[in-house]
This record gives sequence, structure tokens and C-alpha cells, in this order.
Amino acid sequence: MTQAVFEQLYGNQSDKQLERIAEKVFGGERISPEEGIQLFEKASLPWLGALANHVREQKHGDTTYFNRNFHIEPTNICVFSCDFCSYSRLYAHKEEGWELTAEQMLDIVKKYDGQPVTEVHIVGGVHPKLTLHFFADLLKKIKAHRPDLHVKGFTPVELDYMFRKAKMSRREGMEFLKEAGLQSLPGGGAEIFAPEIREQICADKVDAEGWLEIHRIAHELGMHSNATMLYGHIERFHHRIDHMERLRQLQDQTGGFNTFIPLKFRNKDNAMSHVPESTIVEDMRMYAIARLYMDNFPHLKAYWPMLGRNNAQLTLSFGVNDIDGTIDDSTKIYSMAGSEEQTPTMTTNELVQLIRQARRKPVERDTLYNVIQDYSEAAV
Ligand code: V47
Ligand code: SF4
Repeated sequence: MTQAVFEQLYGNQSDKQLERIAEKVFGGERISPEEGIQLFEKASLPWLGALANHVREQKHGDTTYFNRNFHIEPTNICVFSCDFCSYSRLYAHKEEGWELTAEQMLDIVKKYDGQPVTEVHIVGGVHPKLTLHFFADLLKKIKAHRPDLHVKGFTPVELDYMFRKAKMSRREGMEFLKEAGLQSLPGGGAEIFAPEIREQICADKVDAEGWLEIHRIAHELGMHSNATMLYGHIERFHHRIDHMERLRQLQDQTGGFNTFIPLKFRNKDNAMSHVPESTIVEDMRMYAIARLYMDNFPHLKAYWPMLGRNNAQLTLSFGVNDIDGTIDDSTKIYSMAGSEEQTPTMTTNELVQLIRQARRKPVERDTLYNVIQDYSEAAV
């Protein structure tokens, strides 16, 4: 779409600030934090959708990526107690939680022997007895069993705790885990960076500076990573922009982020159940603004186990070009927080159909976005 067509279709907002933002987007210019806030405050859903879709199609055309992956959640026992978390159990109540041995986790990996999965995503609670050395051994065992499986694992929340317990610096700890087989970091644990919000929802875990430093080190060691933002609870629009701005700045310096993943707050069975969930309109506006603001992030992901399949399809018209993977019912984080997806699993066929129904082109990727198979023509 050209700027002239966009203006004809959507340009009667009679708002000079929004007009200037549209001009910048069409001219490939970066929008400022103040303009980001104006988008949240004033821009309509169709206006945002059209603009974000323009950016998405310029970057990726109709291509929509997915991968074949599974999760391992080593434990839901956690020394922290984030108010939004429906999943963790304190160590004092450890009999209510789960804790897998290294053998049990290796058995999960072995279940996929002979299957064309490309990634294992390892993330869980922060268990006081599961140490850096325990996880390094686990990584070595996984890589020895299946060298081709890309291991994306551990958030800075888990990493910071294990490094401190092992009395290693963040850099030493990251080097140690990389040597053991860790290849990428997932995006979790970021929540909202602003301290006044962090203090209220997850006071005791790694702060924004720690989260960003660990990702910076990962990038400096040649690893890639993702970034998330937990939105739609007690934060305000300027907190979301501050969060995205910090990520955008780090990305300018390192270029190590692959994907930004806005995570919608779900309110079942947690200490924030009184906080209403965002509407689907606000969710789509969030995705579109993320696509416009995060101009140096190549990919924008909607995580379907959290949003549900229909809403994930809708995001593909609001800037999103990735819908994560087959998952195979291997994560409990969202089913326990009230997602419609109680047993998240999709076959490759179902994922391909879901993308096709949204009139996009399904492409299977690996963790680093190398194309594995283009399904636009293939019969599945
Ligand atoms: O950091 C926890 C979030 C995250 C709730 O990198 C909640 O590819 C909503 O980061 N409502 C962990 N969100 C999951 C995560 C992730 C997921 C998928 C892919 C990738 C990736 C990363 O889950 C936590 C937290 O922000 N979370 N509880 C809740 N009630
Ligand atoms: Fe623990 Fe993570 Fe849940 Fe916080 S979100 S309580 S760190 S498992």
C-alpha cells in the first residue's frame, strides 16, 4: 500500500500528530517514545492495523513462520512469588508442585527421537536446589543424545539466581552454559521493566538492568534471544513504551534479538485475579503498536497457547509474522492461568491450515529463522 492509498482509506483522522506518524512509518523513519504513547492514546484499530500490516508486508510479505518444538518445564517450584503467576508453588509447599530429574527430562527428549522437531524450549520455576551444574549436565546430556536439537532455555530470572548461587559472574555463567550446549535464550522474565510496576508484581526477582545485561552478554557471545512484555494488567501506556524503548536501544547496540513477543496477562488463579483482562481490541492494538515501534526487531510473535487459535489468526493482520510452534502439550504456564488452550498442541498440518485460512503463507523455520520448508504450495 502506498501512503496516498493509506491516506485515502484511513487518513480522515484529522489529527496532525497521527498524520506525522504515518508519514514517518511510510518514510522508514523511527517513531519517538512520545509518538508511541500517542498511538496508544489516540489511534483507532483499523488505522493501526493498516499501518502495521504495511510494515509487516514490507518486511516479510505474506510469510508467516512457525516451528516444530516442545517445551520442558523442569519444575514449578519457585523461590519467587510473582503476583501474576498461576503456575508456581513455593518451596515450602513443594509437595503440591513438580520437579523432574535429569533422567526424566532426557526421557522427554527421547520421546521425540525420529521426529522432525528442531527446538526444545526449557523454562520453569526457580528451584533452590537445581543448580548451574545440574543444568549444565542436563544440557550436555541433551546435546549428546540429539546434537541437531536447538536448545533455547532459561530466562535471566533463572540464570541470575543460578549464577549467584554458583558464585559466578553473569559472563562466566553464560560462557559456562554456552559451552555445555545452550544456544539461545527465550524471552521470558521481562514482564514490565519500570521499577514502580516491577515492585508491585514481581518485586524480588532480577531487575530490568539484570535482565538486559544477561541478554547483552548472550548476544556478545554470539547467541540470539527473544524478548517478551507482559501487558494488560496494572501498567500504563508509558510503561509499555519505556519497556519497548529499552529493548529497542539494546537491539541497536547488539542486533541479537530475533523476536518480540507481547504476552497478554491472563488472570485465572493468581494473586491478580481481580485485575480484568484486556479486550481483544486492545490486544490487536498492542500487536500493531509493537510492530510499528520495534522497527529493529525482525520478527513479531503471537504465542497461540496464550491467545487461543482464533485470536492468533487475527494477529496476522496486525503486524505479526510468527506464531511459535507445535508445542505438543508440553507447557502449563498458560493453561494454568486461564487460557482457552487447556492442552496446547497443534500438528504441523493444523498450523499450516491456520495460517492459510488467514490468507498468509506458512513457512516452517528453525530457531534462527532459517527456512526449513515453505508450505505455501505443499499439500499437507
Ligand atoms: O515471563 C506468567 C508470562 C512468561 C502469566 O521466547 C504470564 O519464544 C500471562 O516467556 N498471564 C514465560 N503471561 C513464557 C515466555 C515465552 C513463551 C513462549 C515463547 C517464548 C519465546 C517465551 O510467561 C513469563 C511471564 O511473563 N506469564 N504468568 C499470566 N498469568
Ligand atoms: Fe517463579 Fe517465574 Fe512464576 Fe515468577 S513467573 S513465580 S519467577 S515461575
